[in-house]
Amino acid sequence: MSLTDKQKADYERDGFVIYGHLLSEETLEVLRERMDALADGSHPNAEKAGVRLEAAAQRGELENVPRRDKVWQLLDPHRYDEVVFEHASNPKILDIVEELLGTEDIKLFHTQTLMKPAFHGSIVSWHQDSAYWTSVDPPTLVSCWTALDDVTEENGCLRLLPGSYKKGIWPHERRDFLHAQGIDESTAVPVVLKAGGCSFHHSLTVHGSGENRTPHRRRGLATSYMRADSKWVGDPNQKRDFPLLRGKEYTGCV
Ligand SMILES: O=C(O)CCC(=O)C(=O)O
Repeated sequence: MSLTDKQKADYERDGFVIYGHLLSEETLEVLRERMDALADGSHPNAEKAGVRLEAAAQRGELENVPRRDKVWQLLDPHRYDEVVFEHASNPKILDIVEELLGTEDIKLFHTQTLMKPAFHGSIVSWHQDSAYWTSVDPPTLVSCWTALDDVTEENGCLRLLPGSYKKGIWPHERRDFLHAQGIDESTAVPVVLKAGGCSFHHSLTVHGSGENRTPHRRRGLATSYMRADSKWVGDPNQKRDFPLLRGKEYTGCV
């Protein structure tokens, strides 16, 4: 068993569990290097990898900032770097995901790194992952969020709303991104972690993160998993091949 009864009860009640230490300093250092190389353009696959810049950089406001620190988000880095894929396949993570998904048949849905650069890192708006991931049914995916730097309230830690996953999909307003409506931010739990620590959240848990105005970077790598017997209910042309990480495939499923 990889989670204690208390941790399982926390997840059942809150829709997340703050797990703590997961990665060695050595693994962490390689992951950090790979993320930075994808962001600064020195990685062999940097041109292929999906990158979203900070909104201020898109407006031309971060002229004197190096390319690496203009990056807000790396999309699906596991597709471009084998160390990230190896991390997403880490048996310690999969053991926990297996317990939380309730099946050993696990596929990798998505990965992302929020770079949250020092001084000008911007927010991630309050949202539910499944409000974006409408093509996967049931909306019961699990994400492991791993801190690549020490994460504090000041440098924009993840913030999770306990119990919010029990109410289905909340209304969201679409502006730059989706913004969950009608939530009570005062109940948010800050996920303060040392580098190498992690938390797990349900894809219906409302969450977001604040700005980083500090001199300390706050990189976070999220790896998101679904049951291999999930159905793809979106545009068939948009369906990718999702890697099976454990267990078996199901015909007619993702
Ligand atoms: O890293 C962050 O600030 C937010 C990440 C996030 O939204 C997620 O992992 O689902």
